[in-house]
Amino acid sequence: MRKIAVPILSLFALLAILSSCGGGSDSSTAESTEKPTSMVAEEEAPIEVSADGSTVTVRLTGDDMMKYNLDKIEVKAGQKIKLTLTHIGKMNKEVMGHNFVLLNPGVDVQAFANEATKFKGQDYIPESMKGDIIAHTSLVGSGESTTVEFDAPAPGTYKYICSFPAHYITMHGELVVN
Ligand SMILES: [Cu+2]
Repeated sequence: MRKIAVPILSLFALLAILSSCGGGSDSSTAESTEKPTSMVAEEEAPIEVSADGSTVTVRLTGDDMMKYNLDKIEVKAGQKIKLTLTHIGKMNKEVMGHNFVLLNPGVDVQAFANEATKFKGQDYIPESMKGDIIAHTSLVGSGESTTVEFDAPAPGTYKYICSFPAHYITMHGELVVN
């Protein structure tokens, strides 16, 4: 596969050089149609802004290695955020549950996460620290998805974590609101 791919790529490069010399518009059209074809094989963009700029769709994933796919999410003030968390691992939510909890600035993440461990029956969302939470999803296990919609908070940097016991150590990131 790779052995074939390299000569094809260099052939395209050669064609691109030749076509730029000749100024042929047909060749450049052919080249631009090649690019989307190769992108189709890849996954959807994890962060997508609607055409009118009002809504940001965030596709966050969590796996069996206690990792999110995104450690930074950048949005603009005033945008609506539609965040979907999908568990792409094989483990169930009893042993490898994931959620998304967006915290207010200044919250002690470790203290919050420690308190959250007491709330297993509430998807590890600590009722006692609700004032620290801007938005959160439910807890998901293998193959499950959960979506939360919220308005981007005031410009600044906000931390998000998975509040399943001990997951905050590796499952965390920053929401940057510009
Ligand atoms: Cu988790």
